[in-house]
Amino acid sequence: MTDDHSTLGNLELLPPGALGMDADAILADLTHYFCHTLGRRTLRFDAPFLYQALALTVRDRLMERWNETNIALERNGSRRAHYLSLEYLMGRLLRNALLSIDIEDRAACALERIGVAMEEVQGLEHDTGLGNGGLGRLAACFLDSCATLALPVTGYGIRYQYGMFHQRISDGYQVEEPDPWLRDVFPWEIERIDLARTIKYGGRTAVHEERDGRTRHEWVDTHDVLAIPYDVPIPGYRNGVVNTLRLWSAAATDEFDLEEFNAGSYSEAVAAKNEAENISMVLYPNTATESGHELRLKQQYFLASASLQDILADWSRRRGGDFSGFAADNCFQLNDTHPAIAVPELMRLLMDEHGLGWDAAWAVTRESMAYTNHTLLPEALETWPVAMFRRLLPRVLEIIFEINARLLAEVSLAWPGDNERLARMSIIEEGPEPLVRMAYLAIAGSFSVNGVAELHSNLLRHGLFQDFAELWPEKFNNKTNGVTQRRWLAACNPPLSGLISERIGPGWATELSRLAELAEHAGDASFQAAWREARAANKGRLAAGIEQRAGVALDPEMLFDVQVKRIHEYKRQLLNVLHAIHLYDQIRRGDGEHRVPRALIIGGKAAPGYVMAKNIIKFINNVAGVINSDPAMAGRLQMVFYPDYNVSAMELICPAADLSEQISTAGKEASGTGNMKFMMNGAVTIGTLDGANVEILEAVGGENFFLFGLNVEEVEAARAAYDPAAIVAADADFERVMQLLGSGHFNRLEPGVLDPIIHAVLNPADPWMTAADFRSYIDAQARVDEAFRDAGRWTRMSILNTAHSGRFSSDRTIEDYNRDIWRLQAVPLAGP
Ligand code: 26Q
Repeated sequence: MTDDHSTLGNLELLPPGALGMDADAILADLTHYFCHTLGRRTLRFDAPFLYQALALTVRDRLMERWNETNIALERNGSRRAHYLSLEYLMGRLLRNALLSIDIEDRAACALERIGVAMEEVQGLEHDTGLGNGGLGRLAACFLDSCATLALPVTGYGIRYQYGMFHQRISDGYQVEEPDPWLRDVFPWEIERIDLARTIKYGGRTAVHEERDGRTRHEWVDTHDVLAIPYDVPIPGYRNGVVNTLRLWSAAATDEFDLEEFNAGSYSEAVAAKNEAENISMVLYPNTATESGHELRLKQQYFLASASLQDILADWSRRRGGDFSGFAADNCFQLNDTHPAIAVPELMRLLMDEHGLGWDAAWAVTRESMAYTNHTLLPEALETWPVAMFRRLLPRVLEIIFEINARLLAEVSLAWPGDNERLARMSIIEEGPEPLVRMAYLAIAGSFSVNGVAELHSNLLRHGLFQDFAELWPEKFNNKTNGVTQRRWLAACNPPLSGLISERIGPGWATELSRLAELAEHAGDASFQAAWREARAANKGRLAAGIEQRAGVALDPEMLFDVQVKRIHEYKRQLLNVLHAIHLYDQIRRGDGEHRVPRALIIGGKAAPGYVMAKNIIKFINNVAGVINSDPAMAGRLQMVFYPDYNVSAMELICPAADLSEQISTAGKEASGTGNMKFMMNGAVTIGTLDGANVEILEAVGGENFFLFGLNVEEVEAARAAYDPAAIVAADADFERVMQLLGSGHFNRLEPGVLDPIIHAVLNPADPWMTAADFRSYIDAQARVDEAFRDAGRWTRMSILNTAHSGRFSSDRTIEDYNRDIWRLQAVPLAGP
């Protein structure tokens, strides 16, 4: 047992379980870090350091398990998966870590002894916001589930200096502010300078004839950048496993270019250093249309190349130069096309650095890569100018051309003479500015292509990727998204999770389908009362948070109607506001007696370059302003825009929502994951047949879901004859809403600012068909009122939503990935 890994040498220095897990030991370490490491004395002035001290105390305890996991992996040497993603929206890490090693109570006890509340300390942690929205948060949920299922999966990403921007609201408009999240020290990461890699850019390619007649390609005269990894521990839930998230940071290969420095070009030498560091400087916002930012392509290549080099080096160290078994033991999961450049990069490394021929390299690549698509919007499919590729990554472009030539040969063989199909399927989109289609590159280079909800995967097969699904039907599959119940129920909703565990035991934390046992209690009056009490506490907490952040005091008795997500036209925040105006108008006219008092909460960030999304934020704020200052609305209707929405905000919001707004145009939202978080916490959904809503409806039943709107087929059928003006004219409620809007009622001193909104609703070419679903939506909202007025009925619906949310655990999603794509064995730990 001990001799067979003597090469591990020093690892033995850290015996497992050496650190105490009781309050005394925690307090001793906390004090040590606070005073000796951080050099602080008094609690009163140095509170922020208390968070750091506790984080270091917890990290030490993770470190033991981290080492154990790595030793087990090293010993076992079995198949692993590598998750490649440009985004990880981790949020705060402390609470999750405490929960995972089950010391939250004891740590709280330690803090109590020095007169400090745990909640206060946790509140000092800044969100790690290395992602835009759903895709980045999904990656974070996946890492949690992989560690909890003890699967050997490593996350690879970029350590951006600036994460997702902060949003400030000024005069109702979004103002972006930078997020220098590393400024106040990130205590969780471990720098691994020993594992740094060199990444090449620019230069040219050269071909050599070897003595054995083979040609060898070289990429020379490059500008090199250093990639330095920082490892973040990813603890599994009470299972002793700690996996790794490896984030790459860019640095100059030399602090200075000595030649330039000696030649007297001090500034140029420093500038070169900056240019290198720029690569990991900032997370790109998801500006759908704006493409061609060279720095973004550099980032993508940086991640792909550094991660692949890391993995290949580890393989060579363990297995030598024989790569024939590599695909049997390694799998890469590409989180959208953002890291798809890994396909030609793996080819390059295997051929140019490790000496494989094309066929052998292609076999390895195609048997180890898997691609997940996250969008149905054709305009959001990523392309890059061929010219930019040639300038930045000339050798990689050569390989892409060769992959394409072979793809097109295969297509010709399958459909002789079908030239249109050839042009449609080419990885290179021809035109005045030829483009590389990253999705096609990813499909060609992978053995698996999946969508993120049943509907989405079917639409990929029969729409966006139809040609490829005809060529390679066996590649296409579905993996419905999920979210981790450890963060999204256990940690964020103590009142409800306490109640649930009291009733059915704590097993749901690792087996969410157990929640189904709640269904039999859905009609139980005393359980219902306790359920309402828990939810009321959450609503009070959210109301307090909103008053502090937005200065609006919500009445917790009201129906909390919530839509939080990125601002995008397809998500139709507009439809939500049209309903708000309808309610306002109804109440003003004295026709709102029958309405249930409602608080509308909307939050989300707009991409900085997305003008219409920013107009929508202004619109929301203006309407909210008018509603909240009208005395006639008091006790009946309130509306607020929640500023700077992020992961921590959702942890406060989702336990308090009564109604979850999932109202995208059918066929546009790939899955949605906020919908799942709300459902899990007992909110009822009002939604269209889009993304995972379809599966939520199926799970919870039509009586417990407010369905409205056109379905995918109806949307497409209605498009040709779409006449929003006629729809408005035929609907008295809609007419009054548009009348109010047109009269300038919501922009009294700002003439014209809402014109883009009015035009969008009335545009016959409106891609999102907002007017088409107005009536159906308004009617569904009236049914919501009716249900909410009957507290017993509503509470039953709420309980049943939680009870039937089991399928939407990311544990289930990861089990699906593992069964069909990764095929990994759980890490065999030596034992507790
Ligand atoms: C692309 C090019 C350049 C710069 C940025 C981007 C970029 C970045 C992020 C494009 C898209 C994204 C993010 C997409 C995203 O979050 N998609 C969501 O993914 C979720 C997880 O699968 C789904 O639930 C949502 O339906 C989907 O919208």
